[in-house]
Amino acid sequence: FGVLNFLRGVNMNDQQLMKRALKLAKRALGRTSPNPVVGAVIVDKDGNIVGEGYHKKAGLPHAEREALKAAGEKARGGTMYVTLEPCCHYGRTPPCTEAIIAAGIKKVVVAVRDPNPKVSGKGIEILRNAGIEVVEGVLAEEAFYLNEKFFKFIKTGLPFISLKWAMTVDGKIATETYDSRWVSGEKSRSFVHRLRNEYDAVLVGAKTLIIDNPLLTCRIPQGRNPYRIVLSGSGNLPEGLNIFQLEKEKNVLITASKKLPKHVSNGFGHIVTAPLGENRINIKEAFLELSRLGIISILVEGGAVVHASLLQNRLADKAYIFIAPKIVGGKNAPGPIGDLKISLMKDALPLAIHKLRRFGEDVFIEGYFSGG
Ligand code: AOF
Ligand code: ZN
Repeated sequence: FGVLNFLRGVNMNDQQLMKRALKLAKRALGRTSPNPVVGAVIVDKDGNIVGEGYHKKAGLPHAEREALKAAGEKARGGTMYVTLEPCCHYGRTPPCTEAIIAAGIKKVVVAVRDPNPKVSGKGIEILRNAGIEVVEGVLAEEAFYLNEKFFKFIKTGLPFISLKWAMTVDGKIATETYDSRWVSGEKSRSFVHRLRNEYDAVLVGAKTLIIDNPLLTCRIPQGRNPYRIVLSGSGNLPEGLNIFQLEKEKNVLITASKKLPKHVSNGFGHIVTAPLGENRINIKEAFLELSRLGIISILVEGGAVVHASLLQNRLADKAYIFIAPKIVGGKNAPGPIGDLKISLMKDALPLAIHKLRRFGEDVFIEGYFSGG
C-alpha cells in the first residue's frame, strides 16, 4: 500500500470535482460490501454539473451508471469524474465502460485504478481505445484510503482487519479487577460507533464477551449494525449474553468445537467451524469463509489475546488507539496486546502512524501494521 503521489500538474477544478465524487461515495460507506464505495460526477463542456451518482449496494448499478442516468442527454460531450476506474467486465452488473462510451462522454477523470484483476487498467485502456481522454490519479490517495478495505479484500480474499483499543497513559485497558467502563471519554466512544457503521463486522474474543457483555451495536443516527463475530475455541458461552437478545442473523460464531450447547447454536445465525492449528483456531481459514456473508472488513474490539493472535498471524492491517489521560497502575491490570513472544526491543512490531488527533481529552492514533 505505498503512498500514492500522482497529484502534480492537476488543476484545482479537477480536484474539487473529484472531492465531490468522493463525498458522494462516502454516503454508502459500510453499505456496499463486498463491493467498493464509488462516486461519480458529470460536467458538461462548460463545466456545469449535469449528473451525480454513487454506488448504493452490491448488485445495484455502479456510480457511473447512476451519474449517467441523472445526466441523461446532457452527458454527451461531457467529462466524468469517478473515484475508481470504471469496470469493463460483466459482474452482477454490465460494464460501465460500455455505458460511458454509449453516452458520448469525451473525457474521464479517474482517482485510482481498480485493483480488481478483472479490471485493473483494462477499463482505462478500453476507454482510451474508444477515443476518450483519460486522466488518472486525481486525489488518488484519498480514493485509496476510502476503499482500503476493498483493496485488501480484492487482492487477498481476506477481510481488512483493524484492531481498536482504548487504554490509559500507562497502557492499561482495564483495572486489576477488569473494570473498563470507561477508559476513554464520550467523544472517543462516539467515534467508535462511526467506525462500527463503516465496518462490516465487529469481532471480540469469548473472554471479552463474557466479562464486558457488550452489545456491539452501532448507536448513531442512520447507523446500521455490523455483524457481531465471536471467537471462541470451545464454544462454551454462558446463557443470557446481551448479543443473544439481538438479531440472530447478525451473530457469527467462529469455533473449533463441533458440539455446541443448545443456547449457543441457537444464539448464532452463522457458525464457522474452523480447523484447529497449533491448538488454536485457524483464524485465517475462518476469515476466508466470511466473504460468503459479504464481510470484507472487521473491527476487532479485544481482548488482548485476540489482538495478539491476529498480529502474530499477520492478519491485522490497522489500529485505532485511544489514549486516555488517566493512570491506574497495577501489575496485573491488562494491556491491549497479549503475548507476542518478543524478547528483544529490536524485534518490536512497528506501527506506521497515519493520523494523530484528539477526541476531547483523549489522544487518538490511527496507524498501519506492516505485512497485513
Ligand atoms: C461497484 N460499484 O460503482 C463500481 C465498481 O458485480 P458488479 O457488477 O457490481 O461489479 C463489481 C466490481 O465492479 C467491483 O469489484 C469493482 O471492481 C468494479 N467497480 N463496483 O460495486 C461501482 N465502479
Ligand atoms: Zn462499473
